[in-house]
This record gives sequence, structure tokens and C-alpha cells, in this order.
Amino acid sequence: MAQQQTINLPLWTVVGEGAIGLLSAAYLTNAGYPVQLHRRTEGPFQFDFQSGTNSQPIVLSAPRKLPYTHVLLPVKAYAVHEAVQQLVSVLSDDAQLVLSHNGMGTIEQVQSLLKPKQGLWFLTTSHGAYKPEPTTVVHSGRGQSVLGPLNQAAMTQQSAVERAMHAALGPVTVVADIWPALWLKLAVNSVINPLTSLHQCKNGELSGLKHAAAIRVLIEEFVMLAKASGQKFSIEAVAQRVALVIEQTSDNYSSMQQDFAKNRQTELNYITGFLLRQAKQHGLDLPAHQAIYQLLLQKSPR
Ligand code: KPL
Repeated sequence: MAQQQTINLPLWTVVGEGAIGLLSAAYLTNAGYPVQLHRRTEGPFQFDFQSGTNSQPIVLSAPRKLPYTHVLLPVKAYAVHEAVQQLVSVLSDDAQLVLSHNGMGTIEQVQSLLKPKQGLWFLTTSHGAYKPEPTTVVHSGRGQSVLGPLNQAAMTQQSAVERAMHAALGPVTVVADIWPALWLKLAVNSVINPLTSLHQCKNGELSGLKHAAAIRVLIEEFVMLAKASGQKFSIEAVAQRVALVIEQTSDNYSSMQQDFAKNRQTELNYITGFLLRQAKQHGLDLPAHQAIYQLLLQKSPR
């Protein structure tokens, strides 16, 4: 019976070897899915998957099965466009592609590369994972995910994609319109990530009075821009969400803080940069986001 189920499950190709990618690959494997890892280096990839006190070795094969029919692409926003450009020649004509990253501005880039029957999805997640070493992934915070289709072709394989994402990064709430969830995540990331990067601190350190005024003005500007872009949020609702995420992730360093600390490329241009580009289109000024953007650019120009 169990074997029968395995045979019917589609092969998922996970792109990259980031923490969320390896976490998803481990959970998909444990749920009986065949999984292959698409990465720069050839050959199988073995890693240690740690969740709570459990530790388990996971071995993923290198892609031998082409074309790719089901693809999860949890790579940083700045790497998405190039990754999809490289993948298009190996995607099946009806492939399903799931994007998952912080920030905005990639969806339009990807849509223009896909064929009419290739489905596009976005999954936004609050699961926390990190890699203390290149071949170890730790599931550090249990979260949840929101999944939504981005084109008509996604609807043709809705249940297969939903089931797999539930196994990979569940529980998953499936929504017809993913944009409100993406904007709310953008709100959180546009406050926590730049501020923790500027002050080189953990998320929890933003909860004191010291940062309250800066957080408030960043949120007010965000809500104004979101409204102009067709997304209505109240300042209070966004402030509550930001406070909740700060509390729930108080002991974590944000992804952007870590990228700045390690002198790696950051998602600044897809978070604050995206807000500033949108604001320009609407003829709006976001002085607080602009100021933090300039300060962070001086810290690292990437
Ligand atoms: O998404 C995050 C990130 O670090 O990028 C938050 C929610 C801010 C958690 O740290």
C-alpha cells in the first residue's frame, strides 16, 4: 500500500541548497515523495536533517530525470530570474513551479519566461531553518505557509501541488489571491530586516522603546504605499503583525542581518528597493524607507 502511494507521487525537483530548500526536501522525502536536488555541483547530496532532538541523514539524487515536472524554487529573490532562465529548457511543457522567497519583484520576471501551460505558484512561509554547516539543516522554528496560484495553468494541477507543499512546509493555507499575504510579509520584512541589519541586532531587540518610533513610521509609510498599490491594511493590523513576528522570532537574526554580517548579497533591493520603486511609480515619498535604504547601501553596495 505504502509502495503504491510512493509510485503515484510526482518527482519534485528542489532548486538550490538553501535551508528552506533542504528542509522541504527532507519533509518531502519523509512523506514518500521522490526528490532530486538541482544545484550547481553534480552528484548526489547527503545532509543531516535535525528537528527537535531528532537527527536523520537524507540522501538526494542529482537530477537524472528530465524534464522537470514539479519544481520548488526556494532561492533568494536576487537569484530567481537567472535560476528560471537556466531552468526553462529542462521544464516540461506543463511543469508546475513554486517560488518561495522574501521580497517582491520576481513574479513578473518569471511569468515572462514560462510557456502557457506551465503553472506558477508562490508559497510564503514562516518556518525557520538554518544551516550551521553546509551539509546540516536545522528546523529551528515551526511555522506555517500560505500558497496561491499565479496563473491559470497552476489550476490544472492544484491538488498535486497543494498536497506536496503541505508535506514540505505545512500546514498550508491555500488562497485564490496570494497578493495580500505577500504584501503583509513584505511589511514585516521591510521593518525587521533593514532595522536589524542597521543595528546588527537580533529581531527581539527591536521590541524596546528605543526602536518604537522608527518602526511606527516605517509601517505608516508602508500602509500608505500598499493602499496606492491596491492593498488595504490598517496601521494597527500591520503593527500587530510586526510585533508578533518580533516576539516569535526574538532570538533569531533576520536573514538580511545575517547577509550583511557575512558580507553576502542581500535582498534589500527586493524589499526596501521594491517599495521605493513602487512609490516612485505612484508619485509618493517614503522618507524613512529611503533613509534606511541609503544607510544600508553605504554599509554594503550589493
Ligand atoms: O522573514 C524573516 C527574515 O529573517 O527574513 C523574518 C520574519 C524577519 C524572521 O527573521
